[in-house]
Amino acid sequence: MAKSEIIQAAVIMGSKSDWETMRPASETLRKFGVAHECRVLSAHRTPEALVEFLADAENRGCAVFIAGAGGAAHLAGVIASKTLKPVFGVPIESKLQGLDSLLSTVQMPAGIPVGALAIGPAGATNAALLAVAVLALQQPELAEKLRAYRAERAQNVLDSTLD
Ligand code: RP5
Repeated sequence: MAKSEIIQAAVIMGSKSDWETMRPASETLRKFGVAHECRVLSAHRTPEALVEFLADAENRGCAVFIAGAGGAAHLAGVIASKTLKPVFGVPIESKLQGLDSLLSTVQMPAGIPVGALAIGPAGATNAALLAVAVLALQQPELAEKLRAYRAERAQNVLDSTLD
């Protein structure tokens, strides 16, 4: 069922089994205060519902989509075919260690781009950070939060001590 809240981003995954991998995307968006919705929608199992959600999400302000899928991972590509908004794809670990997912996500023919991230949770986190960077182009407060996030991580490296 379509919800009615305004959102800035959407995190879509092909199966509930993808959620543990994709959760860091949602957690990262939450950390930056980005209103978003997480949905399980499959390019091959629920294509009509997927297309319906994309239109509804855009109507509610969604400016960037994150898609996680495994195996023959065409979800991000199908989403990209239906929207002009940026789409970031996260390959989910699979029976082939995610290599199939990675290639399916990254090897888009020229014309319909998907920004492909690393396999697994690191890719999910970075997809969210890229989504924040896109939104930060129009929202200076988000750019400031990104600067602080990086500064904190840099400080953590500088503060490292070894046994
Ligand atoms: C893909 O198939 C999903 O994205 C998931 O990574 C994979 C396996 O799905 P389940 O069999 O766990 O539902 O569509």
